Amino acid sequence: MDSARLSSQMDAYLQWRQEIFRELTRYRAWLNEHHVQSPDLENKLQQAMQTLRDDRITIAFVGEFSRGKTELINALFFAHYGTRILPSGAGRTTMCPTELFFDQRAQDSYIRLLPIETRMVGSSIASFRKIPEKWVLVPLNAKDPKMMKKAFAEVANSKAVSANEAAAMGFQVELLEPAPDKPDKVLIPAWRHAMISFDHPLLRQGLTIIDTPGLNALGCEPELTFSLLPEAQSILLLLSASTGVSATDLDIWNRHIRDLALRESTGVYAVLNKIDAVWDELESDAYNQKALGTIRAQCARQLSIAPDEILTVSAKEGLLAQVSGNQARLQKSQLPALEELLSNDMMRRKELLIQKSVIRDIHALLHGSKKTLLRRRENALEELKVMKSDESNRKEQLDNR
Ligand SMILES: Nc1nc2c(ncn2[C@@H]2O[C@H](COP(=O)(O)OP(=O)(O)OP(=O)(O)O)[C@@H](O)[C@H]2O)c(=O)[nH]1
Ligand SMILES: [Mg+2]
Repeated sequence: MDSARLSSQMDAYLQWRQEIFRELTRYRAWLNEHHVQSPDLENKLQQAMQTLRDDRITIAFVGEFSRGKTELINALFFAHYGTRILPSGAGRTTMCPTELFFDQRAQDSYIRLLPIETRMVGSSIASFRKIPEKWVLVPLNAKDPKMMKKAFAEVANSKAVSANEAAAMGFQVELLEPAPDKPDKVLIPAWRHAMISFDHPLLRQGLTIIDTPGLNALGCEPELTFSLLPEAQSILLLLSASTGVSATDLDIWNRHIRDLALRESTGVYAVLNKIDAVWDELESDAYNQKALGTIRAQCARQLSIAPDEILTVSAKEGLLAQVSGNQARLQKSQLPALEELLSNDMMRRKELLIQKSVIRDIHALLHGSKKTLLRRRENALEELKVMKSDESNRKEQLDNR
């Protein structure tokens, strides 16, 4: 896999962030040395430093099922394992929102799974994050791709429950599949949320990847819509060149994504995947390009965006090309172009965000410190003037004696 570009961009960003952190530490020492520190100033400085320390880069993949979200994650980030590491297949595959990241405090890699029954309690995923015992722990060996694949398959598990139970957990029963061999039951995801921590260069640098299930997940888990997605720097809406924009694609776009695209800090990309489905080996490149252009223009019209705002890719070809080391096939998949655009834009937005949330505050603090120092200087000059005039008065008195 060649995510070297994203990696070096993230590296540059991390260094920039570390530099700001170092300068803040020096500023704090200077404030103490010159006795200009105040509880309010210290508080604000701590907040800024905490923001820098906790800062993560999040990229989320959303869209209807089988559009290739998980395949694209495999192609962009995990092709170096030489296999399809996250489960991706025909039909509904990813069953619950899945966060992939690197937990610095944990000694080993892990998968933590929140049972679907927790939906009955009515508490949010955020509140369950604080209760580790509610999560089922699956150990993960990041050095063994075969074991990793097996452990990840657990995330995609489903279970058979009665229609009433499914409804009580907030599922729209008419959208669920019947359980095989159990006609009175329906299949629901076994897990509500998955958190996966393992050592990977990009995850270690602070990247979080969010994979979402296509099956009406955005409606079912309000937290995804209101918290996880708005916090992401990049959101990729996956479409398929073989289906175009369907009614459900349009619904996801209009209800959950379009407003986020208006925010300066969030990059929203519509990605037309499966472009290999449009390639006709018996036709010329120009013919194939034209056919793809027509589909792209049609999708853009339906989403009310410009055609060049839709990125085109074949995640599957991109993954296979990297696993087999075929450069020509990789270029044809258009995966490298997507990666370049993503990494540039993601880092630019991230810097913008930090500038707004930290640098602006720091400017205000520095301005405050400068004013304090100027006031002190004025007072000192005033005192000096008084002392000088006292001295000349004393001299005059002495001379007059
Ligand atoms: N031909 C072709 N097939 C693809 C491409 N990308 C993904 N697929 C296939 O499409 C199917 C669905 O892919 P997934 O990655 O599981 O789709 P998903 O959007 O994650 O679906 P859910 O997890 O169910 O929401 C799999 O069989 C993939 O191999 C592509 O670029 N071209
Ligand atoms: Mg998936």
